[in-house]
Amino acid sequence: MNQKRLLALTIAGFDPSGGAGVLADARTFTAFGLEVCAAITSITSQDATNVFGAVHQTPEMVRAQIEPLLKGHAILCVKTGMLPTRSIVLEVAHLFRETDLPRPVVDPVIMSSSGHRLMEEDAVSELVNELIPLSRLVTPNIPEAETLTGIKITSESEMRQAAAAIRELGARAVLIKGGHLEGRKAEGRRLQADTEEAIDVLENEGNLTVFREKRIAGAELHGSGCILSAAIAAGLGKGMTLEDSVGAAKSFVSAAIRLQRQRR
Ligand code: PXL
Repeated sequence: MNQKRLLALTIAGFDPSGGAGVLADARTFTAFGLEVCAAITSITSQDATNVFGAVHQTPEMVRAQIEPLLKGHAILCVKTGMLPTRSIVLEVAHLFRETDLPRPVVDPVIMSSSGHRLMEEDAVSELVNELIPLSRLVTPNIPEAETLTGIKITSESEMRQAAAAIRELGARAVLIKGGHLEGRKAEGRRLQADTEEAIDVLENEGNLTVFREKRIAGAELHGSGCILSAAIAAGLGKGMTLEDSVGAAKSFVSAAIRLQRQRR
């Protein structure tokens, strides 16, 4: 009767449109066969193209949401998304340090794709100094990787350089998502629109894997970053290797993008 539930936890923002944030994470965990729990860091107001506003939670409220989950449940995996303020980043890092929560997949959400800041400027250094060293994986896109490292990224080799730099910040692994490299050079070759590759670079404890896929033309899926990092966390929670988890997560996101295109 009183069996422990096996849960996946997301600590992220609420996007009422369901495209990104905790709703996207929850759908993803469910699709991977895991039960879901969530702590909300901020309630945003947005649609698929604009963020209109956000009310951030207090660090105490974020802790208060998570603490009861630690009693009586087994948390298999954790993903963090929008952590809007310095004090929330510090509180979340503290929770990872003082409990036996598994190391999280940290999606370093800084801006929405519409250009709205989702993390206050002074929180970024705390993310780097306090949370990234506790992570299992960090999943920046190109602009986020540039912010975290100060390296301008225009090529695959610069993606690798930035991945190594983020590892040096203390992350066990880094996945740099190359979707934003559009129109830039990959390894010295200028890519043609019809042969464009989407390149993701994974550095896992010193082992490099480059994922190459044909870019799905015209495909933009609001929340795809959230879905990818939640899917990776789910794979890890199910005991898969990080490399297999990333491969499965990428297939899952591609399927979600194709499904969205069919619905349009
Ligand atoms: O996709 C980044 C993201 C993450 N979390 C929340 C968001 C967004 C983008 O809008 O709203 C809550």
